[in-house]
Amino acid sequence: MHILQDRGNESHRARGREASRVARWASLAGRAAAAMTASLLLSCGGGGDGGGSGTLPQTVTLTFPADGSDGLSGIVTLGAATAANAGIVAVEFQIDGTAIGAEDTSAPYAASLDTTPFSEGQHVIRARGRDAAGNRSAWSSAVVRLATGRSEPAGFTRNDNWVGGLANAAAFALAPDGRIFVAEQGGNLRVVKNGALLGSPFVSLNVDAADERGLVGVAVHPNFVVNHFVYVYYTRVNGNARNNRIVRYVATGDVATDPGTLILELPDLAGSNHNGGGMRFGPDGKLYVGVGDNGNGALAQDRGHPFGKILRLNDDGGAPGDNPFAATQTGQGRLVWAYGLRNPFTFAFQPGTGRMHINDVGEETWEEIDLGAAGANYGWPASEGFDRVGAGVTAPLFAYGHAPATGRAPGGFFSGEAIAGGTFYPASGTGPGLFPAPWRGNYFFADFIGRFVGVLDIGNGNAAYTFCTLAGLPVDLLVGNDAALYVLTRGAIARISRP
Ligand SMILES: [Ca+2]
Repeated sequence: MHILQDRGNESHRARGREASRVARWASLAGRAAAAMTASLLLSCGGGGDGGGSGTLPQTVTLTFPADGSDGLSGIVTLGAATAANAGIVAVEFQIDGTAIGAEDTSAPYAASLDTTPFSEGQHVIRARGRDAAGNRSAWSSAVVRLATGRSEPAGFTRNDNWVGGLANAAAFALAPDGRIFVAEQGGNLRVVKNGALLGSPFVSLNVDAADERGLVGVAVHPNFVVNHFVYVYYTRVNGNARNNRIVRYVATGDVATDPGTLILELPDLAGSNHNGGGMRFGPDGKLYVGVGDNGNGALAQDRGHPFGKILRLNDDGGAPGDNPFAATQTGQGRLVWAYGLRNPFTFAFQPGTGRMHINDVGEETWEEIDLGAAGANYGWPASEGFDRVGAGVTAPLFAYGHAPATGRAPGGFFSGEAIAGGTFYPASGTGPGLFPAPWRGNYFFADFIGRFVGVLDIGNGNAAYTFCTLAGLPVDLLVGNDAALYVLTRGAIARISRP
């Protein structure tokens, strides 16, 4: 599905279909699909093994709730059974990777879960056993939907309008000094300073903002404190032609006074959709750029063409010699870092590890999160989500379905139509604002149509949990210097914080 103005220059039939989806979603009042079959994606072992040295077979079975249970609320009594002669002497229960009380050391094994602190939406309950030597069994899991009526977890505060007054915002970036640069699609790069939107834009660009075109990307150089470099990605008006380009400006206080330095001039556009625009600096100091297929899926498989790719650039726009196709391609093909993507509108790097997650916006069926890797082919257009993953194609880490009627494993109760926004929450830190487990060290993602933020628990088999729902249409995510989660929507910045 498409983001921003959506559907680009595709057919009116498609536009109508999207409108009906939005209406249908609204009618669901934020509830995930009731009839959706939840997944078995979590029947894997999890992290956190301790005690004995061995991992036992799955000799413990979670007997309540059943996988796919929908609408649990209040106090829920969990149960587990052990296989005969398995030597299990205790069972522990978890929700979203966090222990539910102490382990139960006497059969029948049970635990009491108070669901009321949890957000309405998908959560994962699981159980495993321990033998007398401290060896753990594999986990037995259930993906469930809690009907708690909460739009964020207990102990969190969500301010949907922390900063308002934005016009068609599309992307944002955090400077080390705490300022936030916000790209408005119409061409103004705005500055949020000390929680206030400054009146004067950092720079005002002449852009074509039709459909998904416009000022749709912004990044701050990792050495911004010294060089004050700010990068923007926008659709240039060039007579009758249109193309996306990256230009670098130098911050003088809260504005740019230089004419800008051209970093990259991408080829002319045909359609007005799938423009990409995500930009982030990697831990290697290189600028990574998500470029959409511009509605021409075949280009995503053409390693000599920059569309449908993640590009990797030196900070001056040059091609790093260690790019995967630097020696085998020419021109902008030397910038290609990963391919087979439809519209990688957002992506993120994990602080410390450099792990990269790419959000690829889907067509009709799946929204996917891919693990970034040099030279990887993510399959578009032949493959979408986990469908038709052929030889040489890297399958997603996680994917969730579109309309509830098509939602199916592995996305469970998640349903959306345009993944837009991703950020890793720091694994460690200090201060009262730090999120507790299971949020810490994990990947947050948002859906533009679903208006939710979910979290991918990368230490526990990429299990996905609902974090919160939003009033606005999310397009980007970041974690602030105050450890709060910031969500850019089309008209505002939402702040979700502790307490
Ligand atoms: Ca894919």
